[in-house]
Amino acid sequence: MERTFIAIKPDGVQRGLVGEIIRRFEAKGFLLVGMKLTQVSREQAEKHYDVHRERPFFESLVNFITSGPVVAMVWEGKGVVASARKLIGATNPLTSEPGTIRGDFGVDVGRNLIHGSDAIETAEREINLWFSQEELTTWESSVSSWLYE
Ligand code: DAT
Ligand code: MG
Repeated sequence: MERTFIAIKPDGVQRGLVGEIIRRFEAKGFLLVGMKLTQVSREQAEKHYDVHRERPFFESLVNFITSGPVVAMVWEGKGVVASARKLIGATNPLTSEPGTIRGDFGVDVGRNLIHGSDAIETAEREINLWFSQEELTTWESSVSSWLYE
């Protein structure tokens, strides 16, 4: 089954949106298979945002993600990588659709609350960067037959 990496950034934690964000993923029908509250090191942040290394906002991105605790999660389900990106909304919260996490709760692109992997291969890389095998669980929800045909 497909898995994706989701992180509630320091602004989401500070603003008390951890429960609300997790609720949306649960309500959609995705399965939480890994979760931790973690203070990200500079080294890990730079690895995570490696594709943006040459962008002008790289430094502030790394400063921001390391500025406070982050809730790192792995969610599982059919098509979860693309679907999570839809639940999250467009990168800039000002243009994210209402009903999405960023569209409902954010204003500034540098405070957009949440990260989600952008492709299946990215998800594999990010899950391995943030979690060890022992930190991930394999389980089946007792309502899975009411979610999947
Ligand atoms: P996303 O988080 O939607 O995958 P991304 O991977 O393009 O977006 O960029 C990573 C983060 O960098 C994004 O969540 C916020 C920040 N960012 C992106 N574009 C930016 C810009 N033009 N100015 C400032 N920060 C930006
Ligand atoms: Mg991205």
